Amino acid sequence: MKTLKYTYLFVAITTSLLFVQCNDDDNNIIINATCSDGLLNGDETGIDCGGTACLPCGQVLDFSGTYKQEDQVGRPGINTVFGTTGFKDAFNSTVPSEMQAAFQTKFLAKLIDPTTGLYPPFTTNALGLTAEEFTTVLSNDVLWVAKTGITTYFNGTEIFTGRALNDDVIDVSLLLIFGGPDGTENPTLTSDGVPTNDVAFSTSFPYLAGPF
Ligand SMILES: [Ca+2]
Ligand SMILES: [Ca+2]
Repeated sequence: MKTLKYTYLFVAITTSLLFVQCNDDDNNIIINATCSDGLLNGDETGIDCGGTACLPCGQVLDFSGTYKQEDQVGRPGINTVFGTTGFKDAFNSTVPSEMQAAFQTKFLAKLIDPTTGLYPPFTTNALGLTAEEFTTVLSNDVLWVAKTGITTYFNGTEIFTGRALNDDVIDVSLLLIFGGPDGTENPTLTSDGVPTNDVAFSTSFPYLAGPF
């Protein structure tokens, strides 16, 4: 893996990716477009209810009360690796817009502290990111999604343009943490030894594959 390639990828990340945020979706749940068109269609048993696509007739979603965020995982493994001491619960319950301010310096300390930091010492990674830049990316624990092009966590060319079912996301994270400037350093630390699933995924929801 060449530094030049990752430098290009970093530029691509910073210039072309769109940051897709979830906001207030609870107020706009759509089970199916035909479930809110005011017509009795599909296999609805009442107007906009029943059948296989809509909520059962007579059932009303209850959005009263208070909801509390208890967990999140934008990028798998990040809260496990960086939030292990003292602030994991706080990390999981902080909304994305507040995460960088709250946790970037904590992540940085975890990454570079000479006594408690991750081994070996971090210089730059395969994306050309410094420790400060990398922990800024990681502390915003959301899954970036490119609205055009290939959806992948990393495919050798594109990176962080989404996540496909068979992406080895932990290995990507380990490579960026331990792989050094060209991704080839510390080869024993850049994989968890667990390959991607070798059983075909289902082509229909929930798209799961059997164990391998
Ligand atoms: Ca309808
Ligand atoms: Ca793996």
